[in-house]
Amino acid sequence: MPDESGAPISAAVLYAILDLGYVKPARLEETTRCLIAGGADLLQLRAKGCSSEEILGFGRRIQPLCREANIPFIVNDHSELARELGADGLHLGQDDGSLEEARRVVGPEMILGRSTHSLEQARAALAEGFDYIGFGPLFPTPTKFGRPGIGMECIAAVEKEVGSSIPVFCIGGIKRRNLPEVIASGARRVVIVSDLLRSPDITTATREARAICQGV
Ligand code: 3NM
Repeated sequence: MPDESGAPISAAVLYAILDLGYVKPARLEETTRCLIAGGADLLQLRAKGCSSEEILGFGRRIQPLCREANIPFIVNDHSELARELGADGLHLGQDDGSLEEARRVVGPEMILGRSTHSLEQARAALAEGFDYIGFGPLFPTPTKFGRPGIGMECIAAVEKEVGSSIPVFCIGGIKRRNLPEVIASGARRVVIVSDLLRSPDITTATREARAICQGV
């Protein structure tokens, strides 16, 4: 599995996202440090509505911190920017083009992830050759407003069919308080955004989430 950072994504349990909808640009480094200190295994930069220059600027500030911590730095949506930054990974939504198109831009080494919203889409992403998938939103969430929650019924099936080949990260409306239930439904890895970023103590929130993921 491609992974230039040296940290295998197959070992990851908690994927955090630096979502500029929650993080003020001035606090990017501080927030990154807190997520890393709390034990996030992967970090994605998600900056919807920002210009290419802004995203490049944000990425150049976050990436060295991820490097230092040896955790993969993933860029959302933008293959050209991921390449320009020399990111470890690129995350694509359902409407962001094919894996083949992305590979043409970023080359053979970069980790490629896909958002999936059904068992069918999860199977398709595996067949296409993605290195990991997001699966959700499990619950409606303001972070991805307007999408219905798909619930927890399919988690076990996705884990069985897809998770045995590539990492499956459940996502969407996951919080420390419902995380035990999500894990009991079969999830082995999760993405948590607002529950960490809106916490007054991001390091502790991240540490708590990770401990729950690991059954501590
Ligand atoms: N993608 P929170 S759900 C960015 O289902 C994103 O593909 C989703 O944020 C998907 O933890 C989502 O705040 C939002 O609910 C996750």
